[in-house]
Amino acid sequence: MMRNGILSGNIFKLALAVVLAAVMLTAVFPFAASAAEQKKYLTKGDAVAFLTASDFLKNKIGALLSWTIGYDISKVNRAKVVPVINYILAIPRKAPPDGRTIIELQASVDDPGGLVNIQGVRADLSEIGKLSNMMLVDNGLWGDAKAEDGIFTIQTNVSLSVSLGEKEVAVAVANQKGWVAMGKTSLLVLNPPKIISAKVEPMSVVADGKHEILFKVQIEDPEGKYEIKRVFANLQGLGAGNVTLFSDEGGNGDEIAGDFVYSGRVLIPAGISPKTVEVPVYAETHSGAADFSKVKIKIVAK
Ligand SMILES: [Ca+2]
Ligand SMILES: [Ca+2]
Repeated sequence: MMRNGILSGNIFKLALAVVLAAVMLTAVFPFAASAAEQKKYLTKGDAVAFLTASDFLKNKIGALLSWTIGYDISKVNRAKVVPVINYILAIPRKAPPDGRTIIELQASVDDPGGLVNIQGVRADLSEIGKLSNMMLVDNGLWGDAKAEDGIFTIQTNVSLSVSLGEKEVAVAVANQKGWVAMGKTSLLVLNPPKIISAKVEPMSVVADGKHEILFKVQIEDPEGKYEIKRVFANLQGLGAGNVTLFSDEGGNGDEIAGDFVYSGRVLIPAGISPKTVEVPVYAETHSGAADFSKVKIKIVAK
């Protein structure tokens, strides 16, 4: 998908990419040449220092153009020495600024000299409130699915202090000879959907195995951009399952389909002694953001 995005980019983007390639070569080549003159490969520390010291990533590129999604400078540059970024993904692409919803950043990279020639892959996560020089790993640990497959991974989240809107994440890959390729992806920081009301009718019920209660959970999706995955209650306190799904499809107690009021009927089992039970209710999106509320249900004697 990312490649298609690159190929189908308009001419303006291509022109910008060529300008960027020229800047890139100017900035990177002298470094590579001097490394070659010294007839030694960079140590990992050298490459990291270079990436860190280089204002190129943040200032020049950042000021030159606002990147659109994930094109890849190494595709424009035909040299056989520069590492390749196949794609960069942020999963999910939409996340709340909550400091906990996990975002997995993946960069698929390669190098003309093989993967062993890759020195390191780094990401600038400053736009989501993290460090500007975070290392991605290809060791099969810390969220990386498979070791040494060229897909480098880092797990992160969006800090609480980050403003809403589109955020860019730049990724740089350096190889042993000091060549650097850069690309970027973006992600959208959104407020998560909220449970604005959670009700149950009736609020008190006889536990005789015959009476039902009807849950009505109203969701507000502030940006209208999240997809609700499921709305459910944990009914263990009522002797039922921990994931009882509610529906917004109309019917079976849900009055109107698609109105963001999720409903569900639940039969109260016989034999629960009179008490007030607090039932937790959850709304969850496909991107992992969630909200939580509670409903009180009073179990009464006959
Ligand atoms: Ca991997
Ligand atoms: Ca509904």
